Amino acid sequence: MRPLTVGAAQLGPIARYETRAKVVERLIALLHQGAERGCEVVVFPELALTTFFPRWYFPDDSPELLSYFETEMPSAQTQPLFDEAKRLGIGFHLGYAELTPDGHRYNTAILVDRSGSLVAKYRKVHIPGHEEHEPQRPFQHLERRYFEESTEGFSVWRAFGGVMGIALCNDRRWPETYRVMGLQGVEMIFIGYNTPLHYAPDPVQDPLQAFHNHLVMQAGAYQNGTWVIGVAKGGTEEGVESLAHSAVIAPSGQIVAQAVTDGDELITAQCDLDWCSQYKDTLFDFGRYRRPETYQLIGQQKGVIPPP
Ligand code: CDV
Repeated sequence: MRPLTVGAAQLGPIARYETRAKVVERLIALLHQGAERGCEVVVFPELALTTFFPRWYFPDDSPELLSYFETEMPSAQTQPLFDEAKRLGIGFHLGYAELTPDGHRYNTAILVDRSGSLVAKYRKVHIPGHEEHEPQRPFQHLERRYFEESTEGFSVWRAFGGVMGIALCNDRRWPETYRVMGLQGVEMIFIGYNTPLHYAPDPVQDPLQAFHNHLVMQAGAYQNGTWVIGVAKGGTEEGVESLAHSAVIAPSGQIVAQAVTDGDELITAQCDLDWCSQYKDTLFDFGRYRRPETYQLIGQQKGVIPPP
């Protein structure tokens, strides 16, 4: 057994003008619950320090838009989270909006180990939504205006006694996300998300949000023999209802813990990283059974080209 006790720290809504200090207090309260329950790592969601600001249109030079980005990590405002996690001996995963010194903007997540050292930084690959203001929508999803697509791809890192990976929100819907990490031996993938229940381009999908959320993460876990920790920022945030349903998913594809509220809630599970090899060494023994020579299109072609 290689047990790792994980806390999925779902967040409820963060209001538009909620201060970083208040949010960090909420994160620290969840860390304390994690400490009481023996967590070694606590997973916070995507863009965990602010409201989900892509729901509004802002001009490019808007001070409010810039106020949602972190220019350093830790900063004076986030340092208390780092200090408390280190004092408690708990690692954590945190999503936030990153503004680099040379002006690039990414939807980013970091992984910090139990000693407080930065282990990993991941920048979101699949950026959903739209670039231009679409006032006919009840709310915007301007991630494609505010964030660059990362070209760094999906890495994995040795931490917490295993091989860890990170993806963010929309990444979880793409099988390539899991497989690229699966090919690097990933044993646990942290996935924070902000998923509005209303999907303007096709509202027929609205009632299926919870189903699709678990469908893709359970499939990704099973097909790659990995744990998946899916963590929401849910609830009704500034009038927009977002999916909760945070879950810890085993390499078998089974959900072993699930949030029951749409607010701040810590769910925990003891995850045996050795469970992964039961799938990696049998049905999904990639080295034995994969046929990459027959999958060339996946690496070479972006959109669909139907037959003439
Ligand atoms: N934050 C996200 O990436 N949200 C997308 C929605 C907009 C489709 C998601 O895939 O959940």
